[in-house]
Formats: sequence, C-alpha cells, structure tokens
Amino acid sequence: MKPLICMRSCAVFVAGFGFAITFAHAASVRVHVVDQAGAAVQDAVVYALPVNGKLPATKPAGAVIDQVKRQFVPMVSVVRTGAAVSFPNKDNIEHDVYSFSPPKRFELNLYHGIPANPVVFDKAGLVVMGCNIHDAMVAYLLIVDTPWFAKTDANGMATIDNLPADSYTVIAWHFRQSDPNAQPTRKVSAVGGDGSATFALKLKPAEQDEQPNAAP
Ligand SMILES: [Cu+2]
Repeated sequence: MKPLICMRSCAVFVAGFGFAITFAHAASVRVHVVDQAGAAVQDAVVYALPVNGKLPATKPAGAVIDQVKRQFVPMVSVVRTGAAVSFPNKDNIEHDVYSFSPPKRFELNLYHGIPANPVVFDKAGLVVMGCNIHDAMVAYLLIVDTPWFAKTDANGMATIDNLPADSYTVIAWHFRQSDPNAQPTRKVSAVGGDGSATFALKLKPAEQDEQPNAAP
C-alpha cells in the first residue's frame, strides 16, 4: 500500500505547485466587440499574439464541430494552427462536409456518426465549410497562430485567459464583416495587471439562414 499512498501525495503536491505558478504569472485581456451602431456583437473571434513572438510549444487543443438539425454547431470556431477537429453528425440523415478554402481543402464523404479521422488544420487562415447536400449549412473556422483566443458572448464580451504577463497584439474577426478578411488590431499591455481592448466592426446585416435551427 505504501507506494500507492506516496504516488497520490506526490501528484497532489505537483498539481498544487503548478497552480501556484500559473496563478502568480497569468493575466487576462477583456475584449468588447460592437458593430457600427454600437450594438454588442456575438461570435466575434478575438485572439492575442505576443509582441515578442514567444509562443508556448504546447500541442494545439482539438475541437468538435457537430451537425445538429442540419446546422453546424457551433457555427463559428477558432483553433490554434495544427489542431485536429472532429465533425460528428448527430442527425439521422447523412451529411457531406467540405471546404474549398485555401488553408484546408477537404471533403468528408456522405456519413453518419463520427468520421474515423479528425481533420487537421495546419495552416492559419479562414476555412468556410458547407454540406454538399444541404446548401443552408455553413460553418466558419478561424485557424490562428496562438493558443490564446476566445469568442464573444451575447454581450459582445470575451476574455482571453492564462496569458503570461506581456504585451500583445489583440486581433478581432467576425464572419459578417463588410470585408470578410479584415482583422483589426489593438496593442494591449498585460504587464502588471489585466488588459482590455474594444473593437467597433463594420458588419453586414444578418441573413435569415444564419438563425439557429432555420428551416432546411
Ligand atoms: Cu448536410
């Protein structure tokens, strides 16, 4: 029994130590995104690039984009370059997911359930996905060269957490921008406390087929 007890104690000690280090040095950046009329913008992607270019060599976190009631859920996702994304089909009909976007051209031929292999997105940029059967289905995946990103909530707010204290270029993107490739930036210091940034994006009006659970 003794070795077991020792192993558990060591694990608790290491976990506690790791938390203390993270807590002492981590900062966050609070981002507010509005449109040209000052209204809160939901589902904007915001991400932070360190000015010194130093990025952690950690493995990119994976992501899941479901298909539910003939919609991609979520419609907007963000991952770090190199991330593996799985596309489970939770409907009782087949979907055929594809993209022609330059960072990743791919097709998952007609399928039910979970495809055997996730799709790896190894280049930064915007990938727009659709379904070859259901034209109303659309999803946006922004691939960014940083692990520090977030999406705005219904109040247009997002928090980028666990940043080392440093200076950052914070960047915002939204799929309804008049210029879909626009990525305005703000310089933010997260040295000696948390930082904040506000973006006012010029957006096109929402289309009807962007409403959740729209009729197919
Ligand atoms: Cu489909």
